[in-house]
Amino acid sequence: MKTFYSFLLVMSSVYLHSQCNGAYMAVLDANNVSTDFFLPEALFWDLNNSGYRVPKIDAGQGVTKTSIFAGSIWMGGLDETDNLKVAAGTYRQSGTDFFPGPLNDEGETLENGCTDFNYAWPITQSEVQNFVQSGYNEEFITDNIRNWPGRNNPLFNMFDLPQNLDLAPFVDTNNDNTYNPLDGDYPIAKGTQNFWWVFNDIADDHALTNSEPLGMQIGGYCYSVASENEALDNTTFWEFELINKSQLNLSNFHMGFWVDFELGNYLDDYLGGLPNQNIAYCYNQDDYDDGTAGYGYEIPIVGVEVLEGLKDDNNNDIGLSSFIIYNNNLPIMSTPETKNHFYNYLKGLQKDGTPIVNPVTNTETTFMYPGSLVENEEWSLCTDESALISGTSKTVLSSGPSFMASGQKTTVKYAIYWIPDVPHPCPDVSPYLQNYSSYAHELIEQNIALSSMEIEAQNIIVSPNPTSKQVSINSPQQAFNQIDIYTLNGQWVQSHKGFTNQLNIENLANGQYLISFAKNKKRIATQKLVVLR
Ligand SMILES: [Ca+2]
Ligand SMILES: [Ca+2]
Ligand SMILES: [Ca+2]
Ligand SMILES: [Ca+2]
Repeated sequence: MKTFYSFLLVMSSVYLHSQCNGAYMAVLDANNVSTDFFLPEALFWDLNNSGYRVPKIDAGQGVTKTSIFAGSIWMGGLDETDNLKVAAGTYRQSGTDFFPGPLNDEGETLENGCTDFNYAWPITQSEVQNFVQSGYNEEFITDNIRNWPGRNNPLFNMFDLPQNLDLAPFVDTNNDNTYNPLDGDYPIAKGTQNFWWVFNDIADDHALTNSEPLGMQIGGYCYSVASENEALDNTTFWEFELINKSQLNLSNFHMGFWVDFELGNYLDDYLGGLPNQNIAYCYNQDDYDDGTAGYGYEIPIVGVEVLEGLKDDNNNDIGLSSFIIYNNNLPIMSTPETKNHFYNYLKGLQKDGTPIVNPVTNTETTFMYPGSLVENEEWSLCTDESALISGTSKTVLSSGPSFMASGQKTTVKYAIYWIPDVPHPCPDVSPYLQNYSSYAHELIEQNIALSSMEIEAQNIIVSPNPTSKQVSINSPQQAFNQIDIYTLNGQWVQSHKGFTNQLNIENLANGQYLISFAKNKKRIATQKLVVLR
C-alpha cells in the first residue's frame, strides 16, 4: 500500500477547511471487494492510503492487497459562446472541483447543502425485499428506508429535506412523484449493498482546473453483489447521473473516469485498453509482483468497463471513445495543469491538443496501448520497450462527444473487474475480461427487473392481465423495440426483438412476471404480468 506524501496532505487539509469539500468516507464491502470512497469525488481511497482492497480479508489473515490507488470523475464541454468549462477530481493536493449537495431548479446551491448532503445513504437489497415481501408493512420500514432521500419524503428526519427535487432513486409504487414508504414506495437497490450521494461543481471555486463551473448536479450510486458467482463477487458498479442545471446548453461534452491503478506493488504495473470492449485494464510487467504489497506469483488483472457512456445525436451509446495514460516521465503526456489539458485528455488527445499516433500503424488514434498482449505486431507495453510508463501512471477512460442541453439528464455507468491469478507476463486479457463483462451485463438486465415498476407510464397497455396464452400490447407510438420478461426474482425468461402488438407467452408457467419494454436497449417501462390458466 502506497501512502500519499504527507506534506501534500497538510496542504490538502488546509483546503478541506477553506473549501466546501466533502469530508465523509463510506465503505462498500458486500462481496470480495472492500473499497473506501471519500465524498464526493475521491473514489477508492481515504485521501491517504489506497483503498480498493481485494481479496477482502479479516484482520490477522495476512497483508491486505490493493488493486486501485485512487479514482475520480472528469467532465468538460463548451457553452453557447464556446467557453470551455471543465470539472475534475484527482488527489486534492490543491483541492477539487466537486462539492457535496444538490442544486435547485435555478441551478443554485442550497443553504446547508454542503453539510447536510455530506453523506452517502446506504440501502441493502435484503431490507428492501423484506419490506416489499411483507406487503409494505410499516414494521418493515427500516431507518435506511425511512431516511432514503427520495423526492418529498415525508418521513425523512435527518434534516429539512429540500422539496420538489428529484434526489435518490426509488420505485414510485403509486405513481404520485413522491417517495413515501407508507404508500409502498421503496429505494432502488440494485446490489446486495448500495449507496447514493449527490454533489455539484458550483459550490466553490474549481481548485483543480481553475475553470468556471459547468453547473452540473451529479448523483452518485455504487453497489456490489455478494454472489456464488466469482465474477460478480469480484466486481463493483459505479453510476453517475449528470443533470445540466445551468441555463446553458453544453456541446462537445465528454465524461471521463480517472483511475490510478495499483496492482499490489505499483512499481511494476502496466496498462492497456480494449477499445472494442469499452475496457481499460492494468496488469503486471512481469510474472512476480514484488514485496509485501505485491500479489506474488498469483497476479490478478483489473479492468474498468464503460458499461453505459454518453449518447450521440441519435441517442446511441458512445461507450469508450478514448483511453489515455499520463505520467511525468512522458513530456507530452504529463500531469494536466490547465482546463485545456484536462479537456485534451478527455478528448483522447495529447496534453497540448495534438493527436496521439499509434507507432505501429502510424495512424492517429484516441487509444493508447490498444494492442493484444499476445500479438508481437500490435501496440502494447509488452511490445513497446521504449515506453516510459511507470507505476505513477494514471489513466482516463472517456466517453464523448455528446450534447447536454440545459436541464438534460444522462447517466454513465462503470464496472470494475478484479480477476485473480491470471498467468503473466503479457496475459491474454481479452477473454478473461469478456467473461466478467458478460456477467455484469446480465446483472444490469436483471436490475431492470428488480427495480421493476419504476416506470409504468409511456401509455403501453398490456391486456388481458392476468392472461393465459397471449397478450395484446397497445402502444400507439410504437414506443419500444424490445420486450423482456423476467421472474419477480429478476431471472430472465423470454425476449422479443422489435415492435409487436401480440406476444405469445404460452411457455410461461403460472405465476407473476415482470414485462419490460426497451427502446434502443434503454428500458422505458416495466409492468407486472400475471399468467393464470
Ligand atoms: Ca409515491
Ligand atoms: Ca498507479
Ligand atoms: Ca504490480
Ligand atoms: Ca515484479
